[in-house]
Amino acid sequence: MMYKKFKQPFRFAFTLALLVLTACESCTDTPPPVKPEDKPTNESVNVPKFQADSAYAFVKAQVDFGPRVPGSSPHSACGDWMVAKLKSYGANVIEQKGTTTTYDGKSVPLRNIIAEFNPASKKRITLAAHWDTRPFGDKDSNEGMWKKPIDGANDGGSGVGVLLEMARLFSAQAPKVGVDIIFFDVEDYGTPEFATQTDNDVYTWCLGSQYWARQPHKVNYNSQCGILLDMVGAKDATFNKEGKSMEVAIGTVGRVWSIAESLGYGSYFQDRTAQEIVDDHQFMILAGVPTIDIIDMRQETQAMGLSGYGFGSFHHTHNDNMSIIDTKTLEAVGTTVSHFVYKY
Ligand code: AHN
Ligand code: ZN
Repeated sequence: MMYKKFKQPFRFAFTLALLVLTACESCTDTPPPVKPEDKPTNESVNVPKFQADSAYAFVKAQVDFGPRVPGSSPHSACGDWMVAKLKSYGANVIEQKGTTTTYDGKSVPLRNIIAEFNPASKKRITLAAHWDTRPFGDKDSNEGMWKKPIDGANDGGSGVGVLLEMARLFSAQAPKVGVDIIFFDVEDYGTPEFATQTDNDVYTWCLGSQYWARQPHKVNYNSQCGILLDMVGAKDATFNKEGKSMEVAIGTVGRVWSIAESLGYGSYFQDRTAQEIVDDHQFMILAGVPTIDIIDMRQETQAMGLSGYGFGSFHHTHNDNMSIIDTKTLEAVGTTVSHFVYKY
């Protein structure tokens, strides 16, 4: 069975990462030099304006469908709408459909949506976000709300909103490189806080990207660079240099953060390294795409342990709704990533 074949390396990678993290506490790590391919080759290209109002409208449109819980009708209707949008922007859309098993043994449908721009180009960037929303608000202060699905305006909605607006830009002005936008499904069905947790719980997250990593949408899929957007729409978001991103793609991190700084978004993209986290980028990396994770992690909520960074207080609660979404944050991320792509 394919799954077994991959489970071991996945576990190995995480164990290894953990060892490296522990071992590095006492060593001075000099970052490796920036590789030539991380240097921009289209520095002088004109970058079309990322319209944050449009991205906001795309976030709201998703939320208006209702929670996008895998297997539900809002989920399927929202997926159809996303596919239609991408096609209207001239993308070649590939849908990966399957089923997957959640932490509690339930079988749910899975639908990864891939949009190719300039499919013939060998030089490619992969932009990704998850589009499903969590079936639980298991971190809510109100226990009665734990088993109710959340809006996921930020967690799910924001990454898709930013990338749909970028797809709109690609239709107006084609980037020089090839771009694949991947919307992963069933990222957020991981073992809830109210359930019994086990050692293998990392594999209950990111089921769509695990599926894709075992079986990419194209044989010998090759992309030189990946950027994952996760929770990129909340007011006062801070993006840190996530540990795994720094390990596999320090050049991309450096380039993205320096673009952000030069555009005046340095208060969002902060110059500090945070701990490695489990997210779709881990599985994109295992599939061979060196990917960074742009994810809102805050120093004040140290939910992830001493000296670590935690997610915002709205995370996995019913407060993750449109009221926390800020157009300025969407603009900071969308403008930065647009510059990265057009100048790559
Ligand atoms: C964990 O909570 C283990 N990882 C974060 C992945 C995630 C969930 N991103 C959004 N929701
Ligand atoms: Zn989540």
